[in-house]
Formats: sequence, structure tokens, C-alpha cells
Amino acid sequence: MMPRDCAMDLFPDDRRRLMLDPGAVLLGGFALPDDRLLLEAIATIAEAAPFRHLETPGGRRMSVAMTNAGRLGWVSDPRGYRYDPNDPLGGAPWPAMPQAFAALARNAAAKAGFDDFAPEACLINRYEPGAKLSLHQDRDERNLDQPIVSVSLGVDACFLWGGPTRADRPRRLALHHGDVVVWGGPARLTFHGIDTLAPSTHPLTGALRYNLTFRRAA
Ligand code: MD6
Ligand code: FE
Repeated sequence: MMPRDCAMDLFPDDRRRLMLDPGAVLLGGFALPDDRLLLEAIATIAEAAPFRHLETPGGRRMSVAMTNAGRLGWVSDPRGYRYDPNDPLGGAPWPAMPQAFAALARNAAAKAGFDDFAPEACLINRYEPGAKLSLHQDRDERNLDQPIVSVSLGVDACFLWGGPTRADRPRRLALHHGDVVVWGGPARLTFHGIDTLAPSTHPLTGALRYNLTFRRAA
């Protein structure tokens, strides 16, 4: 079940390839053929680098649990946001990015018009019912020429998709299991977030939603 008022839940034909804005494309169901493989890889990564609730620079515990794969991982703590080659829990390098992750991200980016996307960071978000991600820009990457590729798995979510300033009232777009959003060019710094996850179940993930975001960080 979607949150009551996630208005933009489109017909399948409309969401195969939907321009959200210049530079931002929804590829509905693009990751479906890989769903089980992706979820197994997430479980393996989480054995080495467990999901954890990071603290924001303002001292609040994030409701979304996170981990990373790849040469760099995104972390937040009271000192700020940054990319770190090592997991602060234990100090070891983040688990390597699985081949299947890199290939999916590259293919999705190419389909959206961004050739040769070679991500070095994969942030993995895990949402329980009640978790949310407030409106934000992804601007901790040094290379803003590169897009971000975002993969949704599990329970449906309502994507809040704003504009270039925090004051732009966000539109609300349903994201389903297997959806991929590619975000770059003129849309790269668009404000966005995820509304509070409603209680629901998915056959492969139970009550949870996972999101992979692939970035070129440095
Ligand atoms: C999420 N996604 O879908 C959170 N950021 O769980 C993001 O914050 C995001 O979907 C940049 C580009 C695409 C995204
Ligand atoms: Fe983001």
C-alpha cells in the first residue's frame, strides 16, 4: 500500500522511461531482472559492513540505516558528511562493489544518456516502516558532472522530488521494486527525499525497502 497521497503512481507504459525533469529520468522496472542477485549481494555486503544508523552533523540519529560498497563510502557523523575509503566501524575498507552493481549502474546511466558512468561508491539505504529521508541535495561529491543512479528494491516508497531550492514544493512520485532513477546534468542538485515509509510487505524483503545510490565521488 502506498502512503495515502503519493499521487504520481503512473501506468506501467508511462513509467518505462519517464522524464522527471531535464537530466532526471525514471526507468521503471529496469532492475527487475537482477532483483534477487542484488538483494543477495546486499546481504553479503552487510555481513562485512553492517547497516547502522548514522548521526547527522546536527546530532540526530538517522531513521534510515546505511552501509556502503566500493572504493569510497558515504558517512555522516558530528564532524560532517564525507566520503571515506574505510568503514568507521572497525576501520577496514568497505566491501568491494559487486560486478553486477557496477554493470547495472552503467547500463542505466547509458539508457538515460550518460555514457561511461563508472561509480566508485555505492551507498546502500535500508528503510523500516516509519523511516524517512528529509529533503536534501547530493552535493558531497567532488565531481558533479557525473550522474547519480538510484535503485529501489522492496516495499514501495514515495519519492519527494523538488527543485533547485529547498523552498520548491516537491512533487510526489511512487517508486516500486526494481525502479531506477538517473539524476544528472541540469537536475544534479535537485532537492529530493523519501517520505515516511508506510507499513507494507514485499515478497522478497518483508517490511523493508532498500535503495542503492551509485555515485562518482571524487
Ligand atoms: C532513496 N535516494 O531513494 C534515497 N539521491 O532511498 C536519494 O537520496 C537519491 O534516489 C540522489 C539521486 C537519487 C536518489
Ligand atoms: Fe539523495
